[in-house]
Amino acid sequence: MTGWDPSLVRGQPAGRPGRLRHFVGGSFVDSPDRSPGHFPDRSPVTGQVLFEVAEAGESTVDAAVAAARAALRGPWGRAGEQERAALLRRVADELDRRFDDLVTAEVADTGKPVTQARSLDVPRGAANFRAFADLVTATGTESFTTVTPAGGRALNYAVRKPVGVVAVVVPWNLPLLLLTWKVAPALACGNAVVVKPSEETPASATVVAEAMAAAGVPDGVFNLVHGFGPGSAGEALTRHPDVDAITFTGETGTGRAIMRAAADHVTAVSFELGGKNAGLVFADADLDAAVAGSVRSSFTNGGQVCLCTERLYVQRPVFEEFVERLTKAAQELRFGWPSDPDLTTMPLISAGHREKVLGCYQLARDEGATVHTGGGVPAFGDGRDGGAYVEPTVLTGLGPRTRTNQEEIFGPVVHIAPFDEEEQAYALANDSAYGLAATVWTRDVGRAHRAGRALDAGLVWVNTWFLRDLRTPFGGVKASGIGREGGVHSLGFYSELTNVCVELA
Ligand code: NAD
Ligand code: 6OD
Repeated sequence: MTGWDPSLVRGQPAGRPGRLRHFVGGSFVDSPDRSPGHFPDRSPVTGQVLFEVAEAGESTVDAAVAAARAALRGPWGRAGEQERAALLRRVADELDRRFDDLVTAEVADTGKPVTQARSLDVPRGAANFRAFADLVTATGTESFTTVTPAGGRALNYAVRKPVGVVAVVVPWNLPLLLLTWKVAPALACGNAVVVKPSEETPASATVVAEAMAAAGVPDGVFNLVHGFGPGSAGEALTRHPDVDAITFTGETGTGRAIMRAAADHVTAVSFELGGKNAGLVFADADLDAAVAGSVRSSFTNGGQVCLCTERLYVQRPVFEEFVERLTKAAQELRFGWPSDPDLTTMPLISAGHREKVLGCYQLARDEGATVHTGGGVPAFGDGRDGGAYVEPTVLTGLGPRTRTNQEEIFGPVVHIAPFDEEEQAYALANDSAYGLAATVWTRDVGRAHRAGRALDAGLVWVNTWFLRDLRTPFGGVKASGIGREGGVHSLGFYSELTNVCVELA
């Protein structure tokens, strides 16, 4: 195992890269010889190799799925909700105990500001486990008394059972938050999981595996396999005949591939996919709040949050002032090392993703956009020049049907366009293949509620953004996903209900 050396957060590891291994049946294991081998995990800050990561092929995935199945046949398969909730709370305590290591791992892999990891990403790990521990013990199932044909009575009640082996496939943008968002309810419902983190961000999942072992999670209940998607661990896991359900967060195109794989075994899927989220700023809004909120919603995490706003529509009377103020705010975002306390931006995840985002900046220019700020690559004159930085970018001048306004970029960029009437704003926002989140800035309470109904999105935030209550439904419409997770909706996906009907004497 590697130590979680704090120097990793600068993307400049002190010694040779550490090794990250799979976690199968309660032990850390390397890939067997005939599996693909190892791959490098690079720092987005400097491009240096931080870890050598074992890559799982079919045999490792088989072993992980078999370990999960075996765990379900053991005492874990018979554990009641109280017992499972107690275990989830021990995991949460263990994640709290490993707080600093999780910050190191998450920042090393993503290059995000330490302040953000400490305030958002890492606290959500333990919070996810506590929320679903509470929920699973507080949520009953339905029960009906039915009149029989003979005029007697029958009692119907539903029994909640685990689905079985759940494959958890997650992306790189909020690695710990998203992994625990799925693993916590899956375990709360009594399943066993095989987790496949992104090849870009294997580190915090490794700390989670260590925490699971320390908390006393039975062997095989939590398994971790590393690797890529197609032709690697991701595909082997999602095609596996003994996986009962797949929960996936990532790109819409990957969702399509996984859905095809799942079709062979009629495996249940829950999908949280891409977005091209709109923000609407009405002239009656508190403009200070709208500007500050839009800076957060467009540039947090380098714009690499599925909920980020990439399209802003601003009512004409305040359009020019808004563009000017947002541009100035984008110019004030600070590049620094992840450990700088007042850091406000971060690199993209990889050189490959930077190429994609720079390609989108060029496409916007080719489509005729005005670039108010950004559009390029910052120069540092130090190790960060090997990293994956791009400038936060503000664009105007493009129509709603341009590729820039239709395709997800997943970087620190926003296009701003004017609108006149409320209905027009909703039509512009809804003119998208996606429907994950929308943000509305207005002082009109009636409009706030109208917007919630008018916008084709799974999540509508009014005068705020990314404010979460883990009991609420989370997910997207159209190409942004299938199903909802969060609160009882997670319990719905991660469990099966058997209805029992007993005729009463
Ligand atoms: P991605 O789809 O490329 O990868 C996600 C995961 O899927 C990774 O672990 C990857 O290895 C795996 N994978 C890739 N191809 C696969 C295949 N054919 N079979 C099985 N597994 C496969 O996504 P990404 O680039 O890691 O993340 C960014 C994307 O995720 C963006 O589109 C973003 O909008 C989306 N996202 C959505 C949400 C949401 O809640 N809706 C949250 C976060 C990110
Ligand atoms: O907050 C959450 O529960 C969640 N699933 C956030 C997803 C963010 C996307 O990048």
